[in-house]
Amino acid sequence: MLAIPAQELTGELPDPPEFAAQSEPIFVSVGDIQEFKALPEYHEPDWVTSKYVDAGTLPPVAERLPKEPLVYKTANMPDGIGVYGDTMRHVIGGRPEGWNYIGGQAQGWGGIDIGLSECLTRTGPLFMIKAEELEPLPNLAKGWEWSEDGKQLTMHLVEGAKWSDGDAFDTEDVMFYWDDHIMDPNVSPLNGGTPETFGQGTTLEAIDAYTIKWTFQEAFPTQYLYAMAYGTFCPGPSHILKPEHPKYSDNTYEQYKNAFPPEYMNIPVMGAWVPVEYRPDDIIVMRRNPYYWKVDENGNQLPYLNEMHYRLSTWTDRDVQAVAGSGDFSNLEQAESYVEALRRSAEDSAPARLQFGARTIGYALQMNLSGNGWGEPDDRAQSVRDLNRNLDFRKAVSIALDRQRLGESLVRGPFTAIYPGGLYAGTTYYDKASTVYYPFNLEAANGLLDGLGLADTDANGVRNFPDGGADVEITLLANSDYGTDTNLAEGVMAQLEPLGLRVIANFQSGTARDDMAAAGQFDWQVARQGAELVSVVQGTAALAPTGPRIHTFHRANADGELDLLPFEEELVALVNKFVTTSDNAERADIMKQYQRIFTENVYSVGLTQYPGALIINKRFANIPAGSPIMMFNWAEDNIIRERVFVPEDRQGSYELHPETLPGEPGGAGPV
Ligand code: BQZ
Repeated sequence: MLAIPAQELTGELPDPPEFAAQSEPIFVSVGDIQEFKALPEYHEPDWVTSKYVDAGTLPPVAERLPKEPLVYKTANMPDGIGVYGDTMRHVIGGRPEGWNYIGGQAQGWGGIDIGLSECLTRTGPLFMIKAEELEPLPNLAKGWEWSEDGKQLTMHLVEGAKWSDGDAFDTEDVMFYWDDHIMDPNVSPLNGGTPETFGQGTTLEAIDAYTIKWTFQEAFPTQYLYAMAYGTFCPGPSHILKPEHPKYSDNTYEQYKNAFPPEYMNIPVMGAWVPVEYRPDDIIVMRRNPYYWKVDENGNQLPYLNEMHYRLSTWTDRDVQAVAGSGDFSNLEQAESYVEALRRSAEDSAPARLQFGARTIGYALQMNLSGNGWGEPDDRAQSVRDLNRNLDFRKAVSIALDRQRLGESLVRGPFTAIYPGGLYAGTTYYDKASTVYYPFNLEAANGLLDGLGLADTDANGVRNFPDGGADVEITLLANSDYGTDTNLAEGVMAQLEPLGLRVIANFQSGTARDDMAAAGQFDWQVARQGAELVSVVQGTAALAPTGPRIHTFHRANADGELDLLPFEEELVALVNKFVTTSDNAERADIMKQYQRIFTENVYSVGLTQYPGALIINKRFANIPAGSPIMMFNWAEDNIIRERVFVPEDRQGSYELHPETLPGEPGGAGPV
């Protein structure tokens, strides 16, 4: 038996290749972007006044706006005050299940849910905030104050803000989300909000119609302000949803989740645009929200763009159409498309511009670490779980993978970097000295599996479980909506053959993949990781299994039991400590320990890391410099779409329903 001392397996981690194409943000303070205040006068598109207000079917704009709307400051708008008109034509690869976001339905991604759902705070635009002033932006919660001991946080909602059908937004909506979704174990809101997202034992109460009060176990857990942003604290319209919730009706939870199918038009939202038309597998059209509660400094009610399109296609087609100019926006995130996209957008006649950000797209091979039944594994799968929970096994898989080749199989050039797992090189809390790297070493990998007694007893090239057991067969879940996900999965399968592991593809489309992953129905998965490993401060609680239903590859079984490995206990303790520490030096040190334990224990097997690029049609103005496609959130949030506009002389005639507004909730189309 070949026992290889651990330190002999480690090596020097190569630095990522130089990548100069990055555009830099202009760093500012929160107060430079926005404020809440009443303005002397307000305006709207002329046709809204003439066709609706003058006709008496809509109150005057000043009455539709809150007492103190959110005001975007002109000085922070790259092209200044905008003009009304035009459309942003998104192309997306997802498909809407329905409009019940807080009930757990997906809307198709690609900026749909980000645009419909407004949240207590906002973090997408934080990429442009000075590091020393980093704190979530006020949003539906326009201000807050901590109690002296830091255990209570009182938040003030935007008084007089309304849903897009004119119904008042208030603490009833906030408490409906908290009491009947977060605190109801039968509901899994989209984007995974759970009680632990806001801290063990945290409570929330309404003081009055516009004031809520949080009570935490820890003092000054400022971290949770990030969890109050997209995707985990974005209230839904209680006046529409509550009557369908099982607590207030005879509906089952499944019936409640599916009570608002995609065909249901004009669902009330707090976002800038409302769905008014849906053609399956074709398009979702949205029209401006007449009650939107944000304005520019001249009092013009936002948004500037009258219409939003989401063409239902593929993620790859999103890149193609954005580069070609038949679409307007894309997060270039599939490395296979980079060379062509760069070539096309370099032409003078190119309709779109392309701006690369930092290396914040990262993929990992994640092994299901639950040994006590999450996902109801059969005997074969249980045996794989037991292997996954063995460090030598994870190490063997990690050093059998040639990450250089994996990266190059996606795209050649200075894009992909060797990524061992954990926090990303080039991000705020990353520390190279704390990153343990096990370089490619197939011979040592085989040695480790020999050491585990996984011999190929039936000489068919596949190792067997000990004592003449079956072949070691492992299923690999991946998202078939992305070429990158399946290409990496195929790379993993091919590179593990010489290790004598039979890895079997289980490629599933978007929502099916997401549901399987959330239910633990996988041995291994290839996953594009979220914001938590980029910014750390966004989605912090998900950096370790800090709760039974919060981590992507280790959740509790049906009895709520979480069988953490010893190093996971350490990671959980570090993450919980990070949440309650506001000292930057201490935070940096905590994350160094986190990175060391993570990479030393091969918590997940890093595959590759590369920069993404925002592709945006050149006719759009007010696109912030240096907008990354992914940092605290996706670019659909980062670029602040409600203040994006198209100068009059460049406007296209793409509106499908010009001069119309959303109709009644559930009613047919725009009016
Ligand atoms: C961006 C994003 C906006 C979800 C989704 C999709 C889901 C996952 C992930 C990305 C898409 C785009 O990502 O790829 O560029 O537009 O929508 O929400 O992959 O299947 O569940 O986490 O964000």
